[in-house]
Amino acid sequence: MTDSELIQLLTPEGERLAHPMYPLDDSEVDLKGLYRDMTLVRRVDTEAISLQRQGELGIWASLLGQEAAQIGSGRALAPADMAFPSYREHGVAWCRGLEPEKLIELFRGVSHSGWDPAERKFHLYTIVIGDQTLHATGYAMGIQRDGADDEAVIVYFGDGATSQGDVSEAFNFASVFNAPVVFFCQNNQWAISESNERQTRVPLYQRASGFGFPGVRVDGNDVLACYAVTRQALRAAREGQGPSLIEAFTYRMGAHTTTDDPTRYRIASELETWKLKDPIERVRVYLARSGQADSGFFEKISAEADELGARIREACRAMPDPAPLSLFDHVYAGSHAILDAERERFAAYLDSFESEGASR
Ligand SMILES: Cc1ncc(C[n+]2csc(CCOP(=O)(O)OP(=O)(O)O)c2C)c(N)n1
Ligand SMILES: [Mg+2]
Repeated sequence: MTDSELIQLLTPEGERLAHPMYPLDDSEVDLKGLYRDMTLVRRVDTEAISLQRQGELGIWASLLGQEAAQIGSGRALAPADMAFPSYREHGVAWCRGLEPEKLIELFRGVSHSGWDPAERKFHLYTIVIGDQTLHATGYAMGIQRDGADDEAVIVYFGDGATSQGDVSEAFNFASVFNAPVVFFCQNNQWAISESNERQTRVPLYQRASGFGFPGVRVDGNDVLACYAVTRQALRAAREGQGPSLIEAFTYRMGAHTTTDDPTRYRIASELETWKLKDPIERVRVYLARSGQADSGFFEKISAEADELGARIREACRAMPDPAPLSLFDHVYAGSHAILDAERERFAAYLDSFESEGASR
């Protein structure tokens, strides 16, 4: 990769750059707001990791290091656009106005994704790698057939997902039907313990040309570049120019999930290199140096983050456990013979504890 291939508007040192194809004036963007978003979602993330460590959550997929990719692209969405996440898009969820408590509910295992995707314009988390690219493409083709030219779709997936057939199928369908969908690949360089080299022989953004649509690589730790590039891609999709691929080049700073131990497969120096490219720190440096924010602003955001952390913790601990049998209520819309039999069996099992006061 040459530097000219990487779209960047804010360097790791906090230096502001211009890009001929992605003009973005500071007045067009609420940079203090982006700083606030990134700081708060990072706090949600660290709080959730602590909650998992204390046995309050079953698992958590950390977004650490990917805040700029998610907030930059998430804030580029227009209200009518539809987003399809994978499972670590907590920053995009934030931009869609989803309370972090909803994500906590899911990872605590007390709800089956407790939000309405249509209302939030944010689809359910998808664990099956790459599946959501097909859902998004189908949705985009639906928009197209409805004649809605003020809506676009964005779909998030990882570098590892590009090894799935579903993603290639989605690329091809989107291209052939000129579907209004932006493929947003957060290349965090790891698919659990498999490195990038095990996923691809070409830079991922170059895959797009083989399917017949444009692909770009953006500095995924640069919130301004992610914002500018995504805004333009969504606009092109709405205008009927079809799909595009954005490869946000970033790094998964934490473990794959709280059940993973990355020290078993990657070297510490790699992490140290990426720490210097932190997505939040460069915005802080630029805001302070350009006089757009003073220490009072940063202190206020920090205090707000503490309050949010406390709020989530309290909400998490207060979440009621669902009745065990309610699990069966959400599998099918109607009754189903096999499921009914399983329900009966489980009810009988629970009843065997009745003397000890177990609830159904
Ligand atoms: C179809 C499928 N195969 C395997 C898995 C197990 N799995 C969960 S996460 C993951 C790695 C995904 O890596 P990537 O797409 O880079 O996303 P990241 O976790 O880095 O955000 C795998 C293989 C799965 N969830 N679905
Ligand atoms: Mg990955």
